Amino acid sequence: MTTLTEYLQSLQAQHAQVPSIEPITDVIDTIATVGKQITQLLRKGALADILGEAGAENVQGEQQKKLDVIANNLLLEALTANRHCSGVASEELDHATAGHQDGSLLVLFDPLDGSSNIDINMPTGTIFSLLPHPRLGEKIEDGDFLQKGSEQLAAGYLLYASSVILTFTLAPDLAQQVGIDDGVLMFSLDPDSGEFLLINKHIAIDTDTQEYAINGSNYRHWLPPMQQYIDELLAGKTGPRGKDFNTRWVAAMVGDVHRILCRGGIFIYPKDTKDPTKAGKLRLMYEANPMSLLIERAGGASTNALERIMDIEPNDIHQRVAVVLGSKNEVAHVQQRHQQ
Ligand code: AFP
Repeated sequence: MTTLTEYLQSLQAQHAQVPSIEPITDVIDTIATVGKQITQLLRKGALADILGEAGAENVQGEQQKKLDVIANNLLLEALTANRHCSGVASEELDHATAGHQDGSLLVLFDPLDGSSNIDINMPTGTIFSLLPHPRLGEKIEDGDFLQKGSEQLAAGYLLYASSVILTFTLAPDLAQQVGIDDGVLMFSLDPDSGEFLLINKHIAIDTDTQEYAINGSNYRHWLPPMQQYIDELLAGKTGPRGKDFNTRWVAAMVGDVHRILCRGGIFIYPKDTKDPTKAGKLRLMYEANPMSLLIERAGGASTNALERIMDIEPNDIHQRVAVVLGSKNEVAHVQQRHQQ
């Protein structure tokens, strides 16, 4: 089986003429290495003093878990030491952090997605997004990161579950440029060799599904079109949809997105009226955008219920967005319901 190292090196060797390939593959290799370190810590869990609260809040005003801070620091240290990384932005940091001034890539990440799962031994993940540095040679500023999701060069996640999975994809035009027809690539960490091994390179999401992921406890806070859409799913076979649906909710976006890449489905975190000033709970730049690139490259769709997420012009690194992603015909159902 092909190792991640072999796959990345073959991309570099075969496509040296595409300038961004070497930086992208090198940064993904760095992220994979940190992923192995985070895996070791999660495997220790309660056996080491690394669970529970860190005793501080992050920029989101959320209580940080010790592992949020540890994972963030491991990624920050490794990426700012990578000569291709000119700067990083993280869910856990108020502002961007500079890396190598002559680096060509900006890296954004949620270091440990699913923090509420850490202490109960449930799935968590790391989500990452790679953008081009728009002012090559200049010291990065927060504003450099405010690029649409469609500008991403690559994106992916690490899923820390019964297996540790690394999934990533290149932007469509870049993939075309290097002439690889591989879409979304999935690797599984072999605990014996410590290598990530390629398990899938042609992931295609079913256009239809009978499985939806949403936190139903927020029903009363949703806008009417979302309530009506979910009511139709709940009505099942005898309702307007004419089929029964099933629910899954991992409480870690990485887990729900991985399931959708594996067997289709729809994941929804809608705008709700709990806090009308918030467009949604999830963050555009380092959760919704990278997951949207993966989902679209696998033949799915990703919107905020009305428009394509990767078309949204960002105005803040930490801005939030409503998310409806997965099997494209189901995402279209939600869009039609909201457009009506
Ligand atoms: P945490 O990282 O704070 O646990 O949030 C995870 C997340 O951003 C996303 O990964 C989940 O899908 C979603 O929030 C879970 O939200 P609820 O806890 O409201 O269900």
